Amino acid sequence: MKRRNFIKKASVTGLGLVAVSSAFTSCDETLEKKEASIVTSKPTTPLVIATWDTPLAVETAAKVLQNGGSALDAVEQGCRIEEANEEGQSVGKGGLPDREGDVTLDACIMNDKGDYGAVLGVKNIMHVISVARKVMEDTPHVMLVAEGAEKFAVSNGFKRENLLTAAAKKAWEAWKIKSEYKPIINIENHDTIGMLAIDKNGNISGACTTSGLAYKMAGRVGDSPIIGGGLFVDNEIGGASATGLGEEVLKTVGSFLIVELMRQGKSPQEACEIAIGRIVNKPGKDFKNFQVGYIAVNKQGETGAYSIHEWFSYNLFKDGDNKNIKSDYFNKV
Ligand code: SD4
Repeated sequence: MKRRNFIKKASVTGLGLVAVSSAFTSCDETLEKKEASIVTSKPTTPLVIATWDTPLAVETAAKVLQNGGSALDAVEQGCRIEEANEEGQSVGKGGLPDREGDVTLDACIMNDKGDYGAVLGVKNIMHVISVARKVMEDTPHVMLVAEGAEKFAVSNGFKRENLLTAAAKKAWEAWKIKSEYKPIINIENHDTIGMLAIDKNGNISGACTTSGLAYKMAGRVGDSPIIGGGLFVDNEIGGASATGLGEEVLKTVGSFLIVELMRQGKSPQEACEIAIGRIVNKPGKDFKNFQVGYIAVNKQGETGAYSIHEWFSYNLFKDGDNKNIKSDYFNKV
């Protein structure tokens, strides 16, 4: 039986979930015994894949690649589009604030050498993806948080500005009336952008940027800026990125898991499905009210995507075409 059909069938009963869980365990054990397969054939390039309905961001990244730019420049430029898009409620300007009304941004970037840079909980700076790149390239560190990150950004010429738009402020004020101090994770609507690109030299880079969960506790950080959580790239194997409830992604180190599964010979699609399985098959896990979605690409330019619930989509630029594609998903009952 094909893995996806097996997952579908097994998911309709509690017993099935146990079966899936043990199947994953034994599958992982077998995989670990396999030798790492490092792919050498050249992918079709340029290629860009990004979470959600992000056509302009992907087109921008693709143009960078078509003009001979690097995958790193492509993912940075692509993510900047969403950071500047005030309509997007979970990234950059226009992002929904924490429960105290502050918009705080998280971002990270990884290049094809395995270098990583991130900023966490940054206020007042729109293009945090570019600050993350500066951390990676111009400091001996990999992460800067809050005021330190903001100071670093300003000292590097980034402009301080108010990120709380009138629409986001209005939504926050409405939420406060009956907040019960619960963060919101709507399974249908997100726009955190995770992006992976392959350039003409076959090199892979990735980036991820978000304002995190709407009305999160002040100081809360999710998966998006954490290496191996919201993003992981290994230029010999491929890359992966996540969106959705960051706590669940972090607990399973989702993006790292996907890249390691691809290293062991799984396709990007299979790897994304196994990573979602790791979340939903935890004993007693109630996944009804939260979403997680993954995208992945391997060194050959094969892509994959999978989510817990319906409504996850991704934009893929491949063979000159930029398409929004609905992801397959786990919860079909
Ligand atoms: C987080 N993963 O902070 C992010 C949220 C997200 O679209 O993806 N929203 O947990």
